[in-house]
Order: sequence, then C-alpha cells, then structure tokens
Amino acid sequence: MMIKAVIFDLDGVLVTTDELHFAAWKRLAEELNITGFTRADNVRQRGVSRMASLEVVLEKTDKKFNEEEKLALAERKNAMYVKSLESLDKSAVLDGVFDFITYLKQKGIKLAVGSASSNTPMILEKTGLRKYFDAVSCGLDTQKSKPNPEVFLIAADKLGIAPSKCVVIEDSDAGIEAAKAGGMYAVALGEAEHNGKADISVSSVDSLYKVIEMFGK
Ligand code: B16
Ligand code: MG
Repeated sequence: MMIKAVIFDLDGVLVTTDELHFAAWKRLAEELNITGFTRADNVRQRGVSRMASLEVVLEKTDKKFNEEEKLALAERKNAMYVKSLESLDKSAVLDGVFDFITYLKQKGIKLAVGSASSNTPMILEKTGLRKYFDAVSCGLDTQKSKPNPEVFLIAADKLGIAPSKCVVIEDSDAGIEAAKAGGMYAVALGEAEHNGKADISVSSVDSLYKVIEMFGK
C-alpha cells in the first residue's frame, strides 16, 4: 500500500498542550473541592470532547450539576486553558516534530491535523506549525467527537485523499478507535502506545520514520 497523507492529532502528538489541558482541569477540580482528580484520570480525557472531559472530573464528586452549570464549568476550564496558551510558541512543539514533517513534505506526502480541540487554529498559528499543513480539521468542523471518525474523514476530504491512503498518528485510545472506524492506518504514540487496536505502536517521533519507510515499498 502506498500512503498519500498523514493526519496528526494535535494535543500530545504535535504539541505539549496536553499538559496545559491537565493543569486547567486540575485547577477546575480544586475550585470544586474535588481532591481525587489525577493524571490517570487525565489519560481518559485525551482525544475526547470538552464536555466528555468534564464528566471525567465530575465523576469524582457526589454533587449534581444541571446542563447549564456544566456548560459554565466547561467554559471556565476553557478560559483558564486559553489563558495558559498566551505564552505558547514553537518551544511547545514536541521533539523531532519539525524534522519529521519536513521529511514527509519532501516525500510528497500530504499533511493534515485532526484534533478534537476548538483551539486548534490558535495553537497552530502560535507554534508556527500552520504553514506545514495542507488541511486542518478540528472541533470547529465536527458534530461528533472521537471515537467517531468524523474529524479524520473531514481531514481526508479536505485533502482530497481516500481514507485508505491515510495514516493517523494518535496519543489517545479514542483517537485510535476513530482512525480505525474511518478505515485508516492507525499509529499509536506515547500514552496510546499499549492500545491493542492500533496497527502499530511507537514510543517516540523518531520511530515514525521506519513506519513511513515500510509503506514506501
Ligand atoms: P478544547 P486532540 C483534544 O485534542 C484533547 O486531547 C482533549 O483532552 C480535549 O478535551 C479536546 O481536544 C477538546 O479541546 O477544549 O480545546 O476544544 O488530542 O484531539 O488534539
Ligand atoms: Mg491527543
């Protein structure tokens, strides 16, 4: 199989903003006097929508919130998160990413971002990543969030490339499921490394070159 495109997840694959998401949810939990919210809970927030991420925090309290209150809490977390993005620059791009995307472009492979985050355009601009990508699909484009494949199918559609010719690189279980549901080749990276549904798992960006080489033949 020849591949024509690589679709990257954003938080935790291209940039370190996964840590900023965690910090903002942790602050929200503290404001609500929730003490048991941990990094292990944060792993379940990866790739899923803002509202689904909020539910992971609210599982830790017996207090009940109505829909309006939940929306306000999600908005509050997002305000704290966006504030923490103010100083974001290219130092937030994960090790090896600029070299790897330059290598893919030289090979003529199309590049897209497929992220649940509605803050994707701002993050891509601030980190200097935007100019490398042929298409961006994010929370602003979708109705359904990962594990639904919509965000990746929109990315493939914007590129004009069949899903079967796309490789997805993801750090979340929801994202791996979404890629497979969309008929794409799924590469698990970092936190998703042990996901059994991925086609292949790697521990770092440096190991992605051999995955691409494998398709070249
Ligand atoms: P926002 P990804 C996801 O981004 C995050 O992993 C997830 O934790 C977050 O809830 C979601 O974006 C929505 O983000 O609140 O900024 O719109 O991993 O799909 O790039
Ligand atoms: Mg992610």
